[in-house]
Amino acid sequence: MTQARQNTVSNSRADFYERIGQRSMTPLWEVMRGLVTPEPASPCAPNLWRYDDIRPFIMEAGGLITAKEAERRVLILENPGMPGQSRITRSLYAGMQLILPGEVAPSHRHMQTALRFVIEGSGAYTAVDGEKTIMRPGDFVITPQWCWHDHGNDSDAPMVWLDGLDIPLVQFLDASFAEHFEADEQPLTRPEGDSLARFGAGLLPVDQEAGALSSPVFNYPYARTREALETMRRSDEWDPCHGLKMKYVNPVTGGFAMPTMATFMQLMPKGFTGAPYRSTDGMVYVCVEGTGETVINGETFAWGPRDTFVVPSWAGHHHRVTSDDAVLFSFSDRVVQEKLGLWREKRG
Ligand code: 1HN
Repeated sequence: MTQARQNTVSNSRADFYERIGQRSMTPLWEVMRGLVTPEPASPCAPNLWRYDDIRPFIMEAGGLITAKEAERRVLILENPGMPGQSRITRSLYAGMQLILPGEVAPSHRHMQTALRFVIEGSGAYTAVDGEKTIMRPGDFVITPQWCWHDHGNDSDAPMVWLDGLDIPLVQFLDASFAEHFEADEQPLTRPEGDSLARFGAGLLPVDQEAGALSSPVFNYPYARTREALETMRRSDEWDPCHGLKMKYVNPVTGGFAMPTMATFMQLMPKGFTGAPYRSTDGMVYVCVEGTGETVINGETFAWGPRDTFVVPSWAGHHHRVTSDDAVLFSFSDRVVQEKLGLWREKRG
């Protein structure tokens, strides 16, 4: 094509785009490559939040606003690749929540499912659907969708936990509902520990049917998880990429513990260097024990206890342990992707 001919073509196309734009249409051929990419192309950036760096700000927030006034006093961990979007990966939200001794975060419920992963402090509680559970470091606690939940701290120290919610997913589907309970705290109708005894002891009520989408076990205590990992390590072969990695499950269905967020705990031994790995679910990790580093797309992120880091979808990465055993908690949208036939992984 001559230069003159090319100019005529692009002028008439531009004119065409302008005219169809007025009718709320746009040509696929100009955008198709960005819509249907040969591989995941996420705006999510790898990042690490060192707890020692962010803790002073979390505590400072404690002097600026009460849990009651804030409703939830949380500093959002916002992905630097998606500023202003209140998300840590494209589909998931994460934040650090502070509750001070004597405070109550008032009861409400919403369509979003939440997980809590306890970072600091011991002895604060969350009440979910009429049952209270005391939370300790490393505990993984679930708030299923549309369940009343409030938090309180009867201990004498601040408590901080990581919140993970499916907020961006629910937002994408325009399916958010929320309401406040008439009082700050919901009435308790079941004794503490009831759910774990009833559903988390290798037993189920004889007529139990799959009902709710989230696990009826709403606190998976770290002490039990850690002990299980320690026992398994004696016989298990280490997975070349993950070490010894377990998923949290709903004992009624055998599936992941929540419908929208998959959760995991993994043990990697002293001296472990993982093989390269990638998967389509962006992963949020919290270090529970030990130190190590994760190389993500060639960039090294060194972590220790209470640090949080994010690995984007399809980013090549591997872990390396630099201490004795290391233990990592993680969560992602893998459960959603599996249901939709989208999840893929690649080793090496
Ligand atoms: C929420 O209900 C909690 O219950 C934490 O602790 C964080 C972020 C957005 C919307 C609701 C909680 C939240 C949230």
